[in-house]
Amino acid sequence: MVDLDNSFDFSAYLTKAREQVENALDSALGPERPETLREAMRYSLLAGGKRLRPILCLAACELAGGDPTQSLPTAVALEMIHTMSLIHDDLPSMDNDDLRRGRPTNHKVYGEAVAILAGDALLTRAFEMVAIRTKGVPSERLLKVLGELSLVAGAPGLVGGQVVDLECEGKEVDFETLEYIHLHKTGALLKACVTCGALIAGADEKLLSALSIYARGIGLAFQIIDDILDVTASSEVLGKTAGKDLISDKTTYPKLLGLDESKKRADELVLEAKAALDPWKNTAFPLLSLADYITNRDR
Ligand code: GRG
Repeated sequence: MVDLDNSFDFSAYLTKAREQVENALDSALGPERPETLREAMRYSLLAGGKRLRPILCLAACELAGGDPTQSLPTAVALEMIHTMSLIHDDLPSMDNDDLRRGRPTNHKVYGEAVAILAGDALLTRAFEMVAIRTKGVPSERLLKVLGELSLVAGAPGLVGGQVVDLECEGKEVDFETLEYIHLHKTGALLKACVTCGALIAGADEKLLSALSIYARGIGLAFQIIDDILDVTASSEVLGKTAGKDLISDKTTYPKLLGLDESKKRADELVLEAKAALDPWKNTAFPLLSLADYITNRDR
């Protein structure tokens, strides 16, 4: 539980939450058959990663007064959707990348067909985590969570954002389109994380709408920092190919605004995100600190 005084230790919180998530991810994949599929699913799901999305889910559940362990299967589901989107994003027909989470990409190891199918299996397992593997949560709450997951994984979310992104490669892109891509490719899943965590706890409309504003701010900020790191950090630190946006001729915030202005914009967005949680400022330490982490991270 979160310590309610001012001595909140974010680093300890992050370490503990990551450990909880890693254990849950490890036990979420059963004895899949055939073995190749099991290996390919585990290869990408257990490859590290910051685990920001599941931790956002746990933190939102706790903020809404719930027991975070009840949201753990949903947190795992969200990481599964994220991981499947990374596997598909790296495919030759999409971003065509060789490196992810510090390792060769899934299709480089298992081939394109198995990589696509491992992604598909992770996506469907995500729904199973919520519908079948969640215990002690009223079914009407789970139904709302399933609704959120189906929206975020489909055309209104990740898929729609990805298609617009692919269509825009090599073209001049205005701010409105860039924001559309970011909000759908990146922001939508971050929003689903806090919404689903809060729904598990039975959050009211006031908190859900504040979390939605919070998520919009951190979602855009997260992607701006991602674009900045693509220019400033090395592949070794990032665990993925640096300089990729330039190679793919993508429009990014740094391209439109420059690095300094982009960082300023990300900082402003994080401030806006945190302001939305002002009424909960005495209990929202994890979400407030996670917002800061998004702009201060180095990978
Ligand atoms: C979900 C059905 C379905 C399809 C996916 C391929 C695709 C459609 C969408 C692409 C989504 C995508 C890869 C967006 C990029 C988001 C992003 C900035 C990822 C990096 O997130 P980090 O830094 O990565 O949190 P780690 O490895 O730390 O988890």
